[in-house]
Amino acid sequence: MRFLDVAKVYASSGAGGNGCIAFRREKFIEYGGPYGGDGGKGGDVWAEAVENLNTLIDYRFQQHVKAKSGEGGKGKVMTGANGADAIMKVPVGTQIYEEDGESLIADLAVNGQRVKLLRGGNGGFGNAHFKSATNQAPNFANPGQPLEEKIFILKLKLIADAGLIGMPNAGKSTFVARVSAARPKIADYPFTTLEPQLGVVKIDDSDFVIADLPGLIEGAHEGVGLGDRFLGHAERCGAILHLVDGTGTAGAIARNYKVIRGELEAYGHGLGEKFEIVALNKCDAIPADELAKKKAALEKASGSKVYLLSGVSGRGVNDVLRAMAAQIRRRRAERAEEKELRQPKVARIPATRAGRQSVNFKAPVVPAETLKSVQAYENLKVAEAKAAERKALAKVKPAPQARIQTAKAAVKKSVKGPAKTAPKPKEKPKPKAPPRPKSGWARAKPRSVSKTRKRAGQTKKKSRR
Ligand SMILES: Nc1nc2c(ncn2[C@@H]2O[C@H](COP(=O)(O)OP(=O)(O)OP(=O)(O)O)[C@@H](O)[C@H]2O)c(=O)[nH]1
Ligand SMILES: [Mg+2]
Repeated sequence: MRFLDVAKVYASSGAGGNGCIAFRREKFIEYGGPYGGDGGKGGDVWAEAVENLNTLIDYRFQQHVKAKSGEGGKGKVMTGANGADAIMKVPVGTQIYEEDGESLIADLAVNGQRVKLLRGGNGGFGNAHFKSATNQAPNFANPGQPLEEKIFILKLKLIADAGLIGMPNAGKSTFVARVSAARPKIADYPFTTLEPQLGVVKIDDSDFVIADLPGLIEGAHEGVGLGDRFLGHAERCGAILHLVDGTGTAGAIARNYKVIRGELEAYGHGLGEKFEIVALNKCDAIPADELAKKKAALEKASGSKVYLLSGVSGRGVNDVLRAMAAQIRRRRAERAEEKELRQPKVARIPATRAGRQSVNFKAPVVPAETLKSVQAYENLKVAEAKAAERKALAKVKPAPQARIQTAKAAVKKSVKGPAKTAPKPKEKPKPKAPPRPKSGWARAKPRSVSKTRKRAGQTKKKSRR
């Protein structure tokens, strides 16, 4: 079966069914009244990641996905049937984009993950819905809501733990065939591998998935050779194994390494920063006296440890696999930790009613000592801020302008003696508020008297009696 990692799909949800206009007509039933049912809801469009698919090839042949429309309402207040949903089954690792191919809508990276892409229209209300005391025979109903339609671009990015990168003929497929049960095509012409292939590797007690990718050449980011589109399959990898063909000259080895690095950087999406293991391949075909020189050249170019490898003889294969497994284990642990941190911590719900009533089980679980330390830290911060404020106030010096003015005033004072200023009239002391009663109710405010009473000269409300 052909491997296809990009597909374009035209999807439409179902329209809602129309509401029905009907009246009850029955022997011996006068004024039967409105009797029309509501329309059914249109189907939604979903995408679901399933494990038993490896390619998007199905969407090469079936490019239209349509959910069913809801049925119209019927007489006897019968609601129409809802339309069936349309579920697009896609391989795990599929990303769903808008029509532009750039805006990501959903990333289905876990088996069974589902996402609603389009919503079906709601059904319209039938005339029975509108009956009321003031309109006992409504002769109208709602139409169903229209359907939604959209074009989606599906891109499959394989879920592999490690990816193989290198020039064509570097021996990538030979390596994958050696370390896993996968049987990729191997030949001594460039671009033997046209589609990525996965293999499961078992080393010591760990196992991981490795992806054999097509070869990269200079200018791949501009479309030379097979281009660099398939590098998307390495985006999710935890490690990259960069194989360099060791049968060339030392200069060619260093140059080839740099070309591939340049292509990874040009592709972007974080590939340039991924953990890389560099291996000098085809060691069995390198004369012993040249091996050290070539290894040194590659080490200089890459600035990292270089493994000596031979996919044919098996030399250094286990060392490389162990290095990959260690990195993959580290990454898995990091991810698990991240996932745990992201999960909201909610206490377990007690099984009994008494238990549930006794605790606030929705409160986040935070260890008491953390709480204490948080409080202590906040107190310390507040105290520090206050101390800084006090210090700043103590240090405040008069502004230069103010200083000049005070100096001038001092000079004036020394020449003319104390300045003559009119003595300020003494402010009258404000009448003190009567002391509040020590106990009992506070005194009530005097009631306001209405304008009419004021005009009539009444200041108090007359008692009714
Ligand atoms: N001597 C020797 N030859 C090797 C080794 N690994 C691969 N080869 C040979 O190199 C050639 C290319 O090998 P492939 O595994 O197809 O290379 P590739 O990197 O997958 O090439 P593409 O799929 O074209 O990118 C084949 O003729 C292999 O027999 C090795 O370790 N030693
Ligand atoms: Mg190959």
